[in-house]
Amino acid sequence: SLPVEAIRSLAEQHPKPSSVQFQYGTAGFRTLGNALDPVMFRVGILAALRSKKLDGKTIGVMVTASHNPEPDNGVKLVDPRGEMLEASWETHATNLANAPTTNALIEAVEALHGFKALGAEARNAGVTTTPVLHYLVRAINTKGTKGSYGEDTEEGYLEKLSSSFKKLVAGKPALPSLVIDCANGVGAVVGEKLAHQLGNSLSMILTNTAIDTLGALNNACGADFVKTQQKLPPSLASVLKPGQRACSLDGDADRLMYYYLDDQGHFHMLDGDKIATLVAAFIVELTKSAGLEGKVQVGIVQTAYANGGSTKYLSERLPVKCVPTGVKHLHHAAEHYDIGVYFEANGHGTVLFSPETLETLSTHQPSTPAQSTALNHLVNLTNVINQTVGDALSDMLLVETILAHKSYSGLEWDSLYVDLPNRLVKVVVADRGAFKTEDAERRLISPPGLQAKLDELVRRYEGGRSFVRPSGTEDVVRVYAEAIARSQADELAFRVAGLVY
Ligand code: 16G
Ligand code: ZN
Repeated sequence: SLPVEAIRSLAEQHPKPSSVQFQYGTAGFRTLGNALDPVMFRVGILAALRSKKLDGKTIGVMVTASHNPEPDNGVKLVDPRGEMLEASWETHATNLANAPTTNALIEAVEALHGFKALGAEARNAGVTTTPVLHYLVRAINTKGTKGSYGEDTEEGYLEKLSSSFKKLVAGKPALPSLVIDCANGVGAVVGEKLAHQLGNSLSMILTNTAIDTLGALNNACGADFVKTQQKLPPSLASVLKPGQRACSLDGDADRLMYYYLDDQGHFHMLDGDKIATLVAAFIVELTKSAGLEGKVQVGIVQTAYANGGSTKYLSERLPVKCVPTGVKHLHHAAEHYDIGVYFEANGHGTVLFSPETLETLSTHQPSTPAQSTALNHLVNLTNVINQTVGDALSDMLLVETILAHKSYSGLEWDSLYVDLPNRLVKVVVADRGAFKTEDAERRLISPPGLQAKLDELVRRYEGGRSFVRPSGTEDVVRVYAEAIARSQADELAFRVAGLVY
C-alpha cells in the first residue's frame, strides 16, 4: 500500500480553491479548462478506485470541451463496457472533487477503498474523439473473449467501421460527395484517417479542420451551432451547393447533424430525430426482409426535446419511450429492446443490439437469398455502429448506408415527416433548484402552481406543446415550445419564459 505522505505531497500540489464547488453531472465535471487541475488530480484517483472496485477492469477518462467554446472544458469517466460512469458513482465523484483539504481528500479516498488502488496502471490514448475512447475501453476489457469488441487501437476502430461500411454499400451506386464540418475539433483528425480507409466507397469533403487555431473550436460551426441556430455554418456558404448534403460534428465528434440546401438555397436541418426515424425505419424493414419479424423487436427512445412530428410518425410504427435528458437515461432504456434506437434531437445517439439479438443474428437460417442478404446487412450494421455511445463518424456511415440503399437525397429523407416549428430559450433564474419535474421532464411539480398556468397557456396554441426543465450543465432553466406555425411556437416559448422568470 502507498504511504499516505506521498499522496499528501501530491495532493498539496493540486489544491482545490475553496471558492468553487464541482458537480459530476450529465456530462461529467464541466468547468473552465484553467480550473481543471485539482479536478484532474482527483479524477485520476477516482478512476483508479473505480477500476479496483471492478476487479481491475479498464476505466476511461476523457478530457474535452465537447460542443462548448474552447476555454469551457470538462472531464468524464467511462465504465468498462464503454458506457457512461454508473450513476451511483456520480456522488462519489462529486464528494472527492469537493473535499476541501488534503486530509478531507484522504478520508474520502479511504472511505471508498483505501490506497492500494493508487498503484493503477495508465495508458495514454492520445488525442482522439470521445467515441474512440469509449470503443477502446470496451475493446480492452473484452480482449481475447467471445464478446471481443475489436482490436484495442484507433486503427482497429477505423478498420472495424470502414470494412463493415464497404460491405454494406458494395454494389450500390456511389452517392454524391458529402461535406463534413468538423467543428475545428478532433473529428477532423479521425475523419481524415477514416476518409483514407474508405477510399472511393465514400467521397468525404472535410471542412473546419483548423484544430490548431485558437478560438476556432465550435465557433460559428459544429453540430451545436447548427441545432441551436437552425442555420448553415457561414464557413460552408461557399462550399455547399444546392441539393448537396452536409453534416456537422461537434468538437469531440459524439454529436451529428445533417442538412442540405434546397433548389432555392434554403437551409433544411436533419437533426437527431430525423436520423432516428431514418435508422429505425430501415432496421425494421431489414428485420422483416430477413424473416425475423416477431422475433426481434425494434424500439425507439427519445427525450421531451424530440420534435412532435417525429414522435407521431414513430409511435404509429413502433414502440417509443420518453426518458429524461442525458445519455445514461437513453442508453439504459434502449437496452430493454431487442434492437434499441436512441437519439437526442441534438444529434447524440446510437443503436443497441441485445446479446440475445446478436445470438439470433448469428444463428438464424435464412430461407431465401433475399433473407440471407438482409441478414448480412443486419450483421454488418452491428459492426458499423458504435454501440458504446453516440458516435458522429459511425452514425454518419450508418446514415450514408441507408441513403445509398434507399437512393435518397436529403430532400427525400426529409419528407418522411414534417418537423413542427419549435423554439428553445434559456432563462436565468434566482434558483434553478426550485424547478422540479416529473413524467420524463415533461411536467413541473415545483414551483407549485406553475404547471397549471403553463397548461392553460399551451391550450391556446394549435398543436402547442411546451415544457420547462432545469439545465444539468448550465445555471439556467430551459424552455421548449412547439406549435403548428413558426410565429406561434416563438410566441408560446417567450410567454412560457415570462411565466418562469
Ligand atoms: C450533455 C449530454 C447530452 C444532454 C445535454 C443536456 C452527454 C454526452 N451529453 O451535453 O446528452 O442532452 O448535456 O444539457 O452526456 P442540459 O441539461 O444543459 O440541457
Ligand atoms: Zn460532444
